[in-house]
Amino acid sequence: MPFSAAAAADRYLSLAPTVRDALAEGLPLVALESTVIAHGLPYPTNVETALAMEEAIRAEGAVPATIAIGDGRIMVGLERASLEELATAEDVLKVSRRDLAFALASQRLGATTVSGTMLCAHLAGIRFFATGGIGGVHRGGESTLDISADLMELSRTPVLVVCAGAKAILDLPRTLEYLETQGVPVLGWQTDEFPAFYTPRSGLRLQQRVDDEAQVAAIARTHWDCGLAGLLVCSPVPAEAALPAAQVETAIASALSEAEAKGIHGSSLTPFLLRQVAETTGGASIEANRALLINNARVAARIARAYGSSTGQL
Ligand code: PSU
Ligand code: MN
Repeated sequence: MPFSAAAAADRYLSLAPTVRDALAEGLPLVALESTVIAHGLPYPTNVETALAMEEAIRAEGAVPATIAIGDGRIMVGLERASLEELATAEDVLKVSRRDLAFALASQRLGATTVSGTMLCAHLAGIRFFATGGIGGVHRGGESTLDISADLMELSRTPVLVVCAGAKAILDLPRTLEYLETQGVPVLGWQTDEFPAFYTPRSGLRLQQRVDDEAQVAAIARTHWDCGLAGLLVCSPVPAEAALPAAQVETAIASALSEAEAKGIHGSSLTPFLLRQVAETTGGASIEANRALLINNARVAARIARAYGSSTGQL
């Protein structure tokens, strides 16, 4: 049988009642990923942060939809119990595009990455998504070819992702080059620079700055009217939660050499590097991560709301 998105949605999606109602009524929705809950932050900060992101979205008048995989279904909108399970269970699969069918068919518990979440949000009809940092081209990626599936997903799936840039554990200049090659708009939210996750600046200039949600909504509508796919909105970490750049560089350098010494690669590399950085910064990185996630949730909700009344005029 030929692929039909509606049939796939029927068969695999489990929408929470709040999400189903919001879709039916045309209310603004914001998707949230679950890899950051299962693999990106320690317990109980992960649960607290996930709930605080949902609350920030509601406070802006939009509806949150945290996405994960369980019992052979794509869950869109999580109950508190599922959130707790994801946050504490061992062996939660990390689900990017590659892993979706395996996770569904094997009935395993899975946490979706940026690429997995975009894909599932699109199946559910959700266009806006807030995360912390996207994956990118890893340092040395020109020879290892370790390039996150997140970048390719942005080039093929029409979802707007709000992030705080990408971590300097990655090769940021090559990440931006790759996004340009793939035709992904990278919009600086009230900034002229690509943010570097823990720090607001990377020294890399962006071509396209946006200053309010109406402007972003108009660009997104135009992009999608033209049949194009994903967009990235980069919102810097709030100044009061940013880490000193020197501290971040030292922590990253030691995390990278530790990963190399232990031969860690593939999908375990990002979670390993994140844990190492948290350890060497004495948890300061976790506080920054929490603050920027909540901030991004708020920005995404404002954009989703503005999109509801956008005409496509800049
Ligand atoms: N960057 C972060 N925190 C995260 C991730 C990335 O600062 O939790 C997660 C996201 O879910 C992202 C994924 O989509 O890691 C990328 O993994 P990989 O590098 O294996 O593609
Ligand atoms: Mn990778």
